[in-house]
Amino acid sequence: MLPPPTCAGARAGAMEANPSVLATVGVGDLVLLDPLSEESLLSNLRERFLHKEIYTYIGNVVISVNPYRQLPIYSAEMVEQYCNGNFYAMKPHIYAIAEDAYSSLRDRNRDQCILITGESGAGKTEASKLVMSYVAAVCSKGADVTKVKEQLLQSNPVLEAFGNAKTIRNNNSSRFGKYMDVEFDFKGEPLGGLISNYLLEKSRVVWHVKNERNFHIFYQLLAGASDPLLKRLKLQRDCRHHGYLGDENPRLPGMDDATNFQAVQDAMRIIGFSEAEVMQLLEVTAVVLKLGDLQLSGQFQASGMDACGIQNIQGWMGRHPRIGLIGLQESILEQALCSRTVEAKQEKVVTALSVAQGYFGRDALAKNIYSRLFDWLVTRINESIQVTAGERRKVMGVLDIYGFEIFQDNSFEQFIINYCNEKLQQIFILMTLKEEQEEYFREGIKWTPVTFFDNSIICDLIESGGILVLLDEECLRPGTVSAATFLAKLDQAFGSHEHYESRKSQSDRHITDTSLPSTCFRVHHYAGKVTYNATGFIEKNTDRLYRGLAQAMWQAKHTLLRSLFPDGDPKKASLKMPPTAGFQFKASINTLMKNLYSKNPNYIRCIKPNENQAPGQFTDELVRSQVRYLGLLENVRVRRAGYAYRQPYQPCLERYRLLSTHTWPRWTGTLFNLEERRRRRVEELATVIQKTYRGWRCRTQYQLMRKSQILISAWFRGHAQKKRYQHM
Ligand code: AOV
Ligand code: MG
Repeated sequence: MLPPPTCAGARAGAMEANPSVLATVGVGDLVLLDPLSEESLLSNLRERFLHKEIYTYIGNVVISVNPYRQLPIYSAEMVEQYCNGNFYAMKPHIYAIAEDAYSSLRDRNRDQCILITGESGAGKTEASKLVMSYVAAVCSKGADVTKVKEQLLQSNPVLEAFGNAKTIRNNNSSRFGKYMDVEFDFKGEPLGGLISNYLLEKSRVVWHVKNERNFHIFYQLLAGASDPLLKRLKLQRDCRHHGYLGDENPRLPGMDDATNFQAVQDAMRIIGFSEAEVMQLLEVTAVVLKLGDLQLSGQFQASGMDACGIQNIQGWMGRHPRIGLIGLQESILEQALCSRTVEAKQEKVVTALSVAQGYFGRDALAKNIYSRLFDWLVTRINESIQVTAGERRKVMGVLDIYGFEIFQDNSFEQFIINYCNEKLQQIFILMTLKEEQEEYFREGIKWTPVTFFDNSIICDLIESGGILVLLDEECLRPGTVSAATFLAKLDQAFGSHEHYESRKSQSDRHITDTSLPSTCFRVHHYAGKVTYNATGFIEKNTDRLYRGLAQAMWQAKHTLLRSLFPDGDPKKASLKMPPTAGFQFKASINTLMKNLYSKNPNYIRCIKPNENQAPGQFTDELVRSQVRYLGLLENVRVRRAGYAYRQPYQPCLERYRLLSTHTWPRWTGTLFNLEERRRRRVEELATVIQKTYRGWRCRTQYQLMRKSQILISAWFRGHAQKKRYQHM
């Protein structure tokens, strides 16, 4: 690590801080906060927020407090300013971190990732869009590049339509995790990208709590489609006529479903979807809605059993059974929904299903079609934006996941979402609090340790030999399994774990707590305690679709629908159990973590100021709890005591050697433009030095640069004799 040079008074406090930073309300960088305490940190954020200053730094971490109103700070002029400016000479802004990441990628050839965290509704998705639009705006404007940029940006409205929904916490809540790698060439121009998606909350397709909504696309389609299109799709415009929607008043303030439907269709065309593909996509979406309208009823059987039949199958998909909406004979669907065929000893045994089993199968089918359609959508977008050329590329990854959430009723989906957030918090802790302190210790730098809460213990409770593993065991175990057997298993394994609670573990600890129902268990997450209802965990984790239903879909003449069910091909029938939802999620999250670790991280930590999605409201207790669990105070302490700018020797010296008279004779670059190169390097270095020595009193940029130049020369003189880089 390249230590900063000694410089008396360089680490001065707030009083001596750079005036341009202090010109903002409160302090723009919490490292300068004096005195530092939870209270002062909170009141600094509050004061800034109330003055519409929503961004604040901790070194190069950006804290963003959701303003819940449009602020005039994202204009083209602003982009211009941050593109040419100095990180610390301007007000804190998300554009500054985007600029920092982009210029490091372009000039220093370091792959970057932007990690955006915060609870549901804190502003992560908006932040990710701002970063993407900034990068798109500052890179070149050639025709080829413009097309790539447009395609990358337009993937957002499409994925949001199919993957976002209104929840109680956020009107536009992401119900899937998204990681997007944007790839650049050596000049820093975008070549394309690759999107990875993580577990969609598909249960929403068939059920949502009151005052929430199903996925946006359904409402957009009903509100925005022309009459002929609706007729073709066999849909009714009124949501109340569709069983999976049923909303009395689905409108959302500030969101026009009809306009958004047009925007989604336009976006698909820009990405490169053909008209036929768009139509097929809408047809499959309509099929999902129509499944919700199927009414099952009990039919008396000669055997005395209550078997189910579809009440309103006639004309369900169009009058012509073979050329209807999906080209599937209604009788095939009815048979698949109402009976199950088991093959035993080369004999086929057909069993009639009960009404409840029929509805279960219907809903499982709707969820499966929708989630497979979503995966297809991501794959299709990737086909358009993926880079095929083989040159060495630089990558900027932007991660926008579903935020930590606690509802009245929390199920498998919340468990997965919160586990994902736990892993991201772990990355933050490792990279900013743990590894940094260990590095100082390793290099023998005098250091007073800063204590912090390490959430590895909670991650372990969930993943390695933890709850997800026991859940898989229970799903694969022969015999009768239920929520009760799963809970008993958890109790046995984690009854005494400090982050786990259940009725049983409470009674073992002689605690009486009636707020925890007997069917639930509670996990003490880094961001709060969440009570999960164990009912449904096994079914959702196993995520099984009766083979007969997959086979029925495979028989449809509809090309897209059929392609979503390759497992319905009887020739490919396999007795092997597919991996569980939890297993797949864990594997994909671990791959993601490895990917993130290999890149230079840039953090945006989003804070939700109130529970009402209202502008100008700052609820102290709500923000305080986020400040606490995000570990912001500890982050400031480490940043304040540590080195704000840390670089390995070699790349740093290589980059700035042309400024030093000492190493100058070894320079082999062309003399052309040398002065210009030097000037740019000095400017860049000034920013670096400023990050390190926040207390420097320089009235002008020129003074700062002069000082920086003197300092770098001292560096080179002082270190030139060291063996460590004599090979240079
Ligand atoms: P999230 O992504 O963090 O929640 P969003 O990014 O969707 O949260 O933000 C929620 C809402 O807050 C947005 O729809 C905007 O109305 C508003 N908002 C957020 N950031 C800004 C901003 N910079 N300027 C103006 N309004 C903003 V979630 O996906 O639920 O975890 O699940
Ligand atoms: Mg979101």
